[in-house]
Amino acid sequence: MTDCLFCKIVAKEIPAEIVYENDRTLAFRDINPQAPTHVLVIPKAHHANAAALAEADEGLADDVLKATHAVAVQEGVAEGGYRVVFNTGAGAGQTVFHVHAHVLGGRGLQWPPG
Ligand code: DGP
Repeated sequence: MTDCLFCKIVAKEIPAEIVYENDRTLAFRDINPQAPTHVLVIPKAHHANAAALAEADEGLADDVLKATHAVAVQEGVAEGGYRVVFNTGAGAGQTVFHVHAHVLGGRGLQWPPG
């Protein structure tokens, strides 16, 4: 999608600190980190949100989930505990409408998140 910020990061038209990439997913550091580890994991294909991802081609949601795990291991937060968040829809705080999983870790995380 031409006007999508994260599609432009996939196309390497906009710089990002990429920490993980495979043929179907990309992970890069959030520009406004909320924890010592704050990485966004996206499918390279454009889908607006987690609901659309759930209905996407077979296995893509699984690929994104597996990539969150790979990032957590790579970032060294898998054992201490980490959080995976999909803000889905503007009412839930989604601001970029290319589905992304926030991977947060490296500090104690409270619940409920607010
Ligand atoms: P959300 O509110 O769930 O849609 O999260 C969008 C996240 O995207 C937010 O935490 C900040 C991040 N973000 C926005 N613009 C950029 C950008 O240009 N580069 C990077 N790396 N992250 C961005």
